[in-house]
Amino acid sequence: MVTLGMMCHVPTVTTTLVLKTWMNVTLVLISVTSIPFARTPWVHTNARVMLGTQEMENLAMAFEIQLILHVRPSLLSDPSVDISVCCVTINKKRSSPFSPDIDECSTNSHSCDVNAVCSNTVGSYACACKAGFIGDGFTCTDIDECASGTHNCHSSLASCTNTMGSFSCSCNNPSSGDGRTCNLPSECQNYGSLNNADRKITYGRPNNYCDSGIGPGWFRFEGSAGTRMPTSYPPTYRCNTDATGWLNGGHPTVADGQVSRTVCFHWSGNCCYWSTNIKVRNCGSYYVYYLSDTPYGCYLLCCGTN
Ligand SMILES: [Ca+2]
Ligand SMILES: [Ca+2]
Repeated sequence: MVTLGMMCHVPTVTTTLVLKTWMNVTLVLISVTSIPFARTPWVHTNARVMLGTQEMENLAMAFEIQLILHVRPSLLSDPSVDISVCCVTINKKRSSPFSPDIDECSTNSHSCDVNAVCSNTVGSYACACKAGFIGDGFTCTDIDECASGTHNCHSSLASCTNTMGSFSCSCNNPSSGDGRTCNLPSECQNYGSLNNADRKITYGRPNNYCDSGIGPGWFRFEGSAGTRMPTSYPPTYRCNTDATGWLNGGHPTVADGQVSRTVCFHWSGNCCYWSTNIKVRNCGSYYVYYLSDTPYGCYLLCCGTN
């Protein structure tokens, strides 16, 4: 506790007092209120200090300022008489020195998390986790946007990767784009459908169909026809045709992109009696085939299987 003894004029109890401290800071006492003068010769009471400037507020944060007036009532009615005693009592609230607010943020004396934003306040500071983090500001943890589903990666064609404070999206092969927008290659989007049940290798040959004149164009095996071409030769007289077509060379991976392959047609003890060149693309969950006219009459057909 520090007590300043000083002289001052109090013409009336509501006058403005200017109290100078030893720190060269001016305290302006705007009003003095609630001074119940009693009949006793001396009255001492508290007065509330109203502070109007930021500096005053800073001081008020650091100290409780108490003004104690010792007044002889009989002298109050005579403005020509000095009030003899006037004391200011300052009670220290904090251990910090009598000074304006410390900016804990710029002086790096805060305890905010490294992933938080520090905001200076009068007498203290505040911490708030940065975007992408969650916590109370003193401890901030990364939000896993991928696991929580709060990412905006493409819903079916992209992969989400969590990062500290953020996440990234990348289009899955064979689609391309920025991860938010991904597009499949055109042949994976625009293709004809081969979906008849009699195209499957388990189907016999009640009729004699063929792929003569098919395409040229991209086709996908789906529905009752199966999901792909067989990669080993089927028996003849299947798929409702005579010479059964199968894919020689196997299916490509997604990374292989668009590849050239041969379709062989099984006939007369030769698994590749006729052949034709096609293109194949792995679209991720299905294949598409670029098919065109078969080589020999209407006896050849590309079969499907699962
Ligand atoms: Ca502060
Ligand atoms: Ca994250």
